[in-house]
Amino acid sequence: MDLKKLMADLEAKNPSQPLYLQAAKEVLETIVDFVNENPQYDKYAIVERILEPERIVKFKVTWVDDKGQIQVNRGFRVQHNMAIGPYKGGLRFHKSVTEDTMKFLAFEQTFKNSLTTLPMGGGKGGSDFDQTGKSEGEVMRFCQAFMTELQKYIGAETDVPAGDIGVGAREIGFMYGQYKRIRGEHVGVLTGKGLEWGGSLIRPEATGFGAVYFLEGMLKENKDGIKGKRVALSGFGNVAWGAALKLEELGAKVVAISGPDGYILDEDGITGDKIAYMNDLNVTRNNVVAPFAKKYPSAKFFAGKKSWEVKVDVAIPCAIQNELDEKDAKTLIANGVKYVVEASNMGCTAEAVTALQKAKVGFAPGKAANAGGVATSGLEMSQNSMKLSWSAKEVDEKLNAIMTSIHDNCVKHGKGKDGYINYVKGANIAGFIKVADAMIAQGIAY
Ligand code: 2IT
Repeated sequence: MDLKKLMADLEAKNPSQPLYLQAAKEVLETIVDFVNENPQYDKYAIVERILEPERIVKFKVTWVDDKGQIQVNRGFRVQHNMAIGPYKGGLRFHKSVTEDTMKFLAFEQTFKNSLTTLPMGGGKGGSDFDQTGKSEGEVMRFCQAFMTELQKYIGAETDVPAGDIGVGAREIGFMYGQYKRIRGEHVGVLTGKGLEWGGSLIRPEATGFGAVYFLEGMLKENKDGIKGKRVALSGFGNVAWGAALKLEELGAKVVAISGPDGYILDEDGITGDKIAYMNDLNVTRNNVVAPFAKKYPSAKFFAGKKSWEVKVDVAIPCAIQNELDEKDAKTLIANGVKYVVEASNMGCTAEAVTALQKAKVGFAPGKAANAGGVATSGLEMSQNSMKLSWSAKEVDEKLNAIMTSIHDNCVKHGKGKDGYINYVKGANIAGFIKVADAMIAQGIAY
């Protein structure tokens, strides 16, 4: 494969999609040698084919707000790759959502889902709907209008959406209800469902738990341990919440966490009821974390700053793409950070990743480290198919085994001669192989 030509073609074809180009470039740069050593991939033009989503659905979402005014939003579903299973991936409701965001996330999801060991293809969807300040009735009417259109394109065996930023149990409930109303069937078409109606135990915690299990794998590789490690988080959503719970359980100390308006520093550690309060704050709906410092005297609030300026051993971005930039990376490195684990999708800029790798910091990309969320969605699909529910222990053990397998697969394909593990390269090659081999086996279909 000719990396320069592929990138030039991609830039010409997608001139206004910087996020998609960033995600694609990272993959191409890390798989180029592997692809060139294995000529079957070029013979079947696998790289060119994997770069093009199988389908992009764009639609209008019209709904009526509490004042009786008509609102118009955009809806998307990118069905990126179905080679190894039905399209699978979350729905993001956030004001920043564009076709570019959806394309980069769906592309990443294909590799991530391949890594989970479960049979799931890659997809992503969402809307530029901003739920800040919206009433419950408005959110419900939006979700119903969104699903009225989306239901034409999804199904339990074809495309199974889930949550992401701005889409939690409440929104999944509203959308599931609307799907059921229109189609008249109670099937596993969404994951992240409530426990009473087909959901899985541990799904809310899974992305955070999985990221910490991945971190444990990295530590073990370095003959290091998690006990006593100082950790900075970002995000205040269910990913950061799950990570904080597991970090406390395993004896690490979360000292800082940032949100949209600034960060909280708490040298006593963010533990126990403070973690529960993270959920009560409902930052996705309200956009503020400052009240945390009012409630807990040990916590200080730093307006407009990010938690990456705190001296920590481990940083886990859990918010949104490109939330940790080169400057943040250099500050973390100067403060002696040992591990940066992306729980958000593409949480670090390309320049930040380069700086961290150059400094030999252990760096785990989101498509490997945050795969626990979608992996547990896959386990929810299995339970729906069997019409049985597993215990929390059973799901958690399966999640842990999957994260260990992802970690080991990254090491297998990413360990360099000097012993430094390039987890980005490892994840991209390991994720690529399964999808590419399935595409070859299935003939020239997509
Ligand atoms: O980014 C992600 O992997 C998710 N938002 C979870 C997707 C899923 O289908 O559970």
